Amino acid sequence: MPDKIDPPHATGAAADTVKKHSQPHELVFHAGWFCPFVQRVWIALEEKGIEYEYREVNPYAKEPHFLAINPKGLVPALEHHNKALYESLVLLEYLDDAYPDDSPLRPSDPHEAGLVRLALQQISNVVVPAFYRYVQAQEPEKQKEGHEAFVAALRDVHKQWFVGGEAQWARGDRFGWVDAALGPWVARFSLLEKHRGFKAEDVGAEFAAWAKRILERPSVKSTSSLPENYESVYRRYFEDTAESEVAKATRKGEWLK
Ligand SMILES: N[C@@H](CCC(=O)N[C@@H](CS)C(=O)NCC(=O)O)C(=O)O
Repeated sequence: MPDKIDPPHATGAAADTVKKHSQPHELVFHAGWFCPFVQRVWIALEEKGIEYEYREVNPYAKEPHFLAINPKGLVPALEHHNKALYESLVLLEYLDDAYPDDSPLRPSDPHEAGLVRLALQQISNVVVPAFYRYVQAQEPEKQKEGHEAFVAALRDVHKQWFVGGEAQWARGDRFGWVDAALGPWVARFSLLEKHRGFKAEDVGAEFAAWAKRILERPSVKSTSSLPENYESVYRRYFEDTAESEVAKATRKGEWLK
């Protein structure tokens, strides 16, 4: 049976943001309030301050009109001037290409932009799969392994790709793609803390300070629903009963391409 999304719409600060973006617009954001991949793009839209129309989709329903927009049937997706695109990292690129004058999140220096893309690949290929393996692990031994692998994945990203020192954000003093791409998982750390005993400090003090800044960033706050509502959606992951494509792939020891 497909997963039920309860509640079916955003709550808290995210609900206010949805309300502000309820008018029809040429840029349509097909979203699911609970989804971290969606939140990446939502953070970028809010950081850039561009106008858009928010449309809540239940991606588990796989309705024909949504499959015509994204044949994979996953949120997020964008329709701009009636042309559709999907995949969260492609959408981050698209927003900076389509709206270059509105606070770009991509660095202007080509080499720096290349480094950021490498960081995003590592986040997608290592950190995000490690998150789901950790969350879905049931036996204490597997949860311990999951904890170690997730902490190691974050430590590697931090060591390799964060400039560190006095910098506020991953790549320096400007909030950018690395912050937007990893931020939604930081916004779910409190669930990990409650259910699995994870703490950002396990990764390191500097990383924990960055994670705290992420939680205070207006674009993150304004795209976050109430904690109890994430709890109701993520319970299925913590009990390993979720039927999403990501959860099914994780259960099979695979990762979603
Ligand atoms: N690689 C995709 C992943 C998107 C994704 O998995 N979205 C989930 C919600 S968080 C979804 O639409 N799931 C529907 C399903 O699993 O059937 C991206 O980065 O956009």
